[in-house]
Amino acid sequence: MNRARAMSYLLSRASPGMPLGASRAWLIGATRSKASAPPSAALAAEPFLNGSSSNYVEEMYTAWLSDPKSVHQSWDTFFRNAVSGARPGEAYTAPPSLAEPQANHVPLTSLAPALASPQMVSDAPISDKVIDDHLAVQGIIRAYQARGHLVAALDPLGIDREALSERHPTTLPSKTVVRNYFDYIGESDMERSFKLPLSTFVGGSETTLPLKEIIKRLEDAYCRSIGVEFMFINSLEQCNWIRQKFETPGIMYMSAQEKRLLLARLTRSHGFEAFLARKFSSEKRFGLEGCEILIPAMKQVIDRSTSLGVESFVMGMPHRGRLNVLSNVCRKPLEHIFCQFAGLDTGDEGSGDVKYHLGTYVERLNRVTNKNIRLAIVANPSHLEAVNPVVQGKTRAEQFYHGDSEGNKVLSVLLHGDAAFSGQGIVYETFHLSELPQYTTHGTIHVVVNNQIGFTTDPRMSRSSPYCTDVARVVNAPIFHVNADDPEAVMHVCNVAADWRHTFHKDVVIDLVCYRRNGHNEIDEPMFTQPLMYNRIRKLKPCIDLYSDKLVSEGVVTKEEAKEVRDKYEKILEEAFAAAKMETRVFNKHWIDSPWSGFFEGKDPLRASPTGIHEDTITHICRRFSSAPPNASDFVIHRGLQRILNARMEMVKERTIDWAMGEAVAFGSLLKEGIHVRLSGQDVERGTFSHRHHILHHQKVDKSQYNALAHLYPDQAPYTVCNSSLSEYAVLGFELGFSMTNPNALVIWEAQFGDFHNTAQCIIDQFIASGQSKWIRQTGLVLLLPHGMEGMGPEHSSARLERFLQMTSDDPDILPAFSSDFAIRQLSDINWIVASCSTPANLFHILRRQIALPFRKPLILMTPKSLLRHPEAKSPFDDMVEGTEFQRVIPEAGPASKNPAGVKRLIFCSGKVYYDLTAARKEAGLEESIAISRMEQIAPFPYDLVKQECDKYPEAELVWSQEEHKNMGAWSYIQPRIATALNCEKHLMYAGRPVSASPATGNKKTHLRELKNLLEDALAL
Ligand SMILES: Cc1ncc(C[n+]2csc(CCOP(=O)(O)OP(=O)(O)O)c2C)c(N)n1
Ligand SMILES: [Mg+2]
Repeated sequence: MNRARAMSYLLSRASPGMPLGASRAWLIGATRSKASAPPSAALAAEPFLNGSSSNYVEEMYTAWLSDPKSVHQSWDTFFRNAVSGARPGEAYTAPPSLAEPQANHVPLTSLAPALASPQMVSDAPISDKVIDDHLAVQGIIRAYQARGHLVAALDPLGIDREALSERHPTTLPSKTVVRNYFDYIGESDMERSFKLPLSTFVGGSETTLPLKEIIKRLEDAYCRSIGVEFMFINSLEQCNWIRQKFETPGIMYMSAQEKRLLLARLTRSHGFEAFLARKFSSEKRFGLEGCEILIPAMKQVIDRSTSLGVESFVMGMPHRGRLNVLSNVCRKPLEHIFCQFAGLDTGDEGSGDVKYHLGTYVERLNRVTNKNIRLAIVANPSHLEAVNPVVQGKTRAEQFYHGDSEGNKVLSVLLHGDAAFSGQGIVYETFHLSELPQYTTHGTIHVVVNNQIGFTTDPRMSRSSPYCTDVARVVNAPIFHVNADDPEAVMHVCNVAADWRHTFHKDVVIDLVCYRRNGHNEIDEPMFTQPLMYNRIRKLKPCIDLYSDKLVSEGVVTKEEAKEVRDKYEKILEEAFAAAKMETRVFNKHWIDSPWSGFFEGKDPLRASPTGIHEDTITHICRRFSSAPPNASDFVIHRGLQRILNARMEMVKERTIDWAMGEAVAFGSLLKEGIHVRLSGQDVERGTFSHRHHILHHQKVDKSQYNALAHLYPDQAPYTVCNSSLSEYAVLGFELGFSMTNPNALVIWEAQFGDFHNTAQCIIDQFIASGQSKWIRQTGLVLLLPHGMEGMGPEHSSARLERFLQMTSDDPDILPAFSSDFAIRQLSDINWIVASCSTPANLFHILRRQIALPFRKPLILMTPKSLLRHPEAKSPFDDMVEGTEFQRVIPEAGPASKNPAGVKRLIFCSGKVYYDLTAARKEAGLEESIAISRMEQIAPFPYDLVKQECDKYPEAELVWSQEEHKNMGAWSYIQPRIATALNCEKHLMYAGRPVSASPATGNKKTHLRELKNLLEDALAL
């Protein structure tokens, strides 16, 4: 049978005019269809053919004629049957054994029998084989989308390519990707055409493609220099968006001009490090060599985002490449950077920080988009990733104060090292803020400098996840792994990341897979620990050379042009270097990341505004705070809560406040003055101890809420109170960042119990205690730390007051000069304020003082638990009205104070123990002979007032009484300072619990016995 006869056979066997069933049209595609070739109705009678595939059939037939084994077994069977006279629809039979069925193999048609049912088509049934093949193609496409990244050529060193070792040497797909789909549809099907499902964009404008082409395009999209991880994302819309961004043919096109810009940026990135290496060869700088592409990548993210409307970028980053980013991304003057190497004296306040931790803030023109932008790099400590939540808080605040409710104008960018990204828990905690209504920054762009090493540790020893980026999967962030030695691929990924963030306002990760050309720092010898890796690195050309060679070979630039760009930048560096040599001092103020323009200007630096307020204001706030929503009679309030509101209203009538009201009046009065108040922490809306109730919940309507403090005055500032995620580290960091943006805001973080703050210790130690000194950055952040021994066991008792006191920067041995501005001068000089108020009025004043001060200081406030409802822990309105102020020490005001000469003992104490002491004193009938004074502000130490009290009672012996154990609480802070205040002329006795390893006993009885003992000690004359 010659070829013509065979074809005529195929044609003649068909019933004339028989249409192809519309419902199976999706299954069968045309190969190389020619518009001129009319579809054959006859061929359509065959269930797996249509007229337009005749070319393909012809080819198959020709091949079969010359060698039946050269075609797939299914074609062999078909042609044999056809030649021997089978009727249309009968010639084809499913191949007997395309592959040995797997043990768990189920024919795809058995899973979707409707596809194979005769009812689906107007004529002959579709065979299992046809359906299986098409479903297999779909499966292959999906496999690439889901697992293509596993075999992508991501690593410039080629050391993470174990998965590739099993790759077929031909163009066949990797088993890692397609698993057993290629058992169904094999090499011999490569020329067959398939209709492309809607889940892929590889076809571009074509709807069918030969399998070979489909696979080639999938390989190009998913297995070259970019590995896209996204199929875990639950949103179909988002998955399709990503597919389109990587699969569409020609999507990675770059114009010659764009390539030249990329080359120029890469040249600067490379040139900067090379210059520093030459000029400061023995200095640590944590260079970027091996990931120079980071600079063009960041610039691309910024360009693209700027063109999409972003005006401000808040960035956080580790040590690696920081100087390069400061110079080439932020355009920090090179002289300022070079001066940091010179070991010059500082010309202003602060102890400063090493150069690769410093922050900066710049406003500049983006030359690509011609728009003005603001760039801030937040200063950070050595503690990797700790800056993440701080950046988020700062970003959120910028968005908030700019009314940027969707994050279109302010964008956070976080850079990470591979080891830190997977190793540090704060990364996870920060990711979990990303979608919370009061914490979201509407999408962060994360960039990982994945040099496949952490100091001297290999990834296999530093993480258990396959990728260092796996942590991002928890928030459904797409992850774009990219070979950092393919600059154009990196640029594409950056564009997609910026577009993604703009479109979906969700986090996205760019994983720059690179290497580290030097040791951890420039002085380290990497061959000690990674000899093979570094042998390979030494053979690698720098990225700049690879890319300029590429562009030269493409004819985009000439060698001379490339050199010219290098020389030009070299000249700039040399000039700046010469200018830096002329400098004699460095200035910490050049490195402020959050300047508060206008805040300090025109202010007396030692004058605070008054904190007392008009009684009408107190009454108005208290009334609102004690009422259900006005004009909402149908708002159903819980009966228990109604009782609380009623009790509050009763207090208003009596002109008194309790703790919750003291706090509310402080907030409300600040809001009235235009000060934004933000209270954040676990369960803060109600309050851990069910005392606050800032949000009332409608008992019948879900999510219907009322926030009285947000509705006090029509023109008040906004009030934000928000329950946070169960994280201290991230949430405290976030609030710190928030507080850095606007000095005219009271930002408060409350710990559920004070002792939980230690999971955020890094933020406290590295940022709050030392931030002003290191980075001359101020913050008025308030920490509310419930503290006190209530017999609740070792946990929940101690906020570790002693630690905060130990970190205060005032000298215990130096008595500051007493003057009229003594108190404020002390506040100005210290690193933070530590206090423990015993009355609601004092709480009110100290919170308001945070804003009344002409500078900002962190406030560490020990807050009570049982005192919240203590009948005596109430204050009259009189203590808050105009003319009143925060009392650093509340002196004895009872009978003892009336006859000081008769007082035998003066007890100083702080916090709740005061109420225990006064009750015990009363019971013992010692009110005449023992005076008790409360130290409300512990640090800075109120030397002046303490001395005054001591002088008042010349005959009294001195006792410090505390409920904490002796090695805890304020004792070790107080003792030397009282000695200094009194010039060591009087001995201070201790009355409190003995030393202990545990903060408190777990036994209630023991607790009470200890309390009894300490009270007896304190009062034993
Ligand atoms: C929280 C914390 N722990 C330990 C260190 C000490 N340290 C500094 S750099 C480094 C390795 C970081 O590796 P990676 O995150 O991959 O960044 P790379 O240096 O490779 O760019 C370590 C362990 C640190 N800075 N911070
Ligand atoms: Mg690393």
